[in-house]
Amino acid sequence: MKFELLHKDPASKARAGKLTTAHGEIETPIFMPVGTVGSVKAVTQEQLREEINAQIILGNTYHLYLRPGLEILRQAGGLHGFNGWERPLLTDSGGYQVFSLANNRKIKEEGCVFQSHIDGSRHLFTPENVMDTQRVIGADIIMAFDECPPYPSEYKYAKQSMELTHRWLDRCIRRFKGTDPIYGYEQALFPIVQGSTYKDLRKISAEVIASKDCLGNAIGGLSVGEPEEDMYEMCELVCDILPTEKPRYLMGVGTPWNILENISLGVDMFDCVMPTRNGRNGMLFTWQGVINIKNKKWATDFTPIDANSPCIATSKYTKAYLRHLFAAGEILGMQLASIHNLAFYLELVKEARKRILEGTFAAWKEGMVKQLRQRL
Ligand code: PRF
Repeated sequence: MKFELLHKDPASKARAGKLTTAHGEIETPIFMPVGTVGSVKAVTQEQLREEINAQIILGNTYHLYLRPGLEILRQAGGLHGFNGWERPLLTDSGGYQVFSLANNRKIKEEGCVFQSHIDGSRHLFTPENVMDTQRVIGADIIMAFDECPPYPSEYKYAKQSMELTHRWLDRCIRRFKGTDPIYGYEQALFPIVQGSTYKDLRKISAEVIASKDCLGNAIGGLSVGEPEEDMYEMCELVCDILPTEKPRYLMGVGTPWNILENISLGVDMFDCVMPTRNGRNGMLFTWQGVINIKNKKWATDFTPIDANSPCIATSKYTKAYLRHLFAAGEILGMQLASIHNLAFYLELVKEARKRILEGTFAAWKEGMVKQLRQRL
């Protein structure tokens, strides 16, 4: 995997780059649609490629390990072979999903014991077996096994949790280096900075993660309920320590304005369920602001969401029709809202990248953040 920094914005810390993986190139800053179980909910791969222009999508180790399971994934030739997605893939380690989804989970030095949210069966995730599982899934970028402490966390808990994440990281790296890719192409391991909302912990964690000299680095433990200002403060502090020449991935963030703010602090990669999950609930993100399409006010608005968009879901179907689909509980409403939101997120990072390359990002971002936050 190779990362080229193409341009740094003179008036902020934003960067434009290009990440090259075995399954193709990713132009950064980028947003990565979430495909938890190997499918981006309600969206086909043709739509992801042609309408949305997704360059890389995510899968979750936790879900894929439980279902369809490693035997089927191995026989299929990994997730690429199983779902047929030919572009780059990234898998999260399960560190976050175990803590948010599994039942009766218990964290120990060895790893995390939990019960499946599907059938209650008991499992143990360790740094070692999570590396092995991500070898079998075969994503281009795989994540270290971490603990994401809840917000708020007491200082003592946050510190112990961060130290555990660092010890788990050393075990991840040892296992990762001691094993080969199964399907013949390179995989890159990204470690994850933790430290809750404590500046001194974030600084220590960023220094530890930077010292591991991995091909890219991630920032975890943010956008878990803390005020936006705290997220930005932690993100800036961490970005200033992580190496300039490696890609930086902010996990699970966020709203369109969160993405622009964090790009301006030096983040290159994002993922979030928000465009799809909120889309399925009728929330639409647009250049003008946020729309609740279920609202009565759209009942007779016969204009498309954005007539100028290249996305069919956005430029062809009217707000009144989409509102009707939601009112009637039609599946198509969720599909169109998901496609629209993802296409918008990808347009947003594409425009940000263009502005960075032109040198007009910082001023554009200021105005855009205010506009994107508006409730229409
Ligand atoms: N760790 C991992 N995945 C994550 C997070 C984390 O802290 C977050 C937090 N926003 C989202 N996804 N492994």
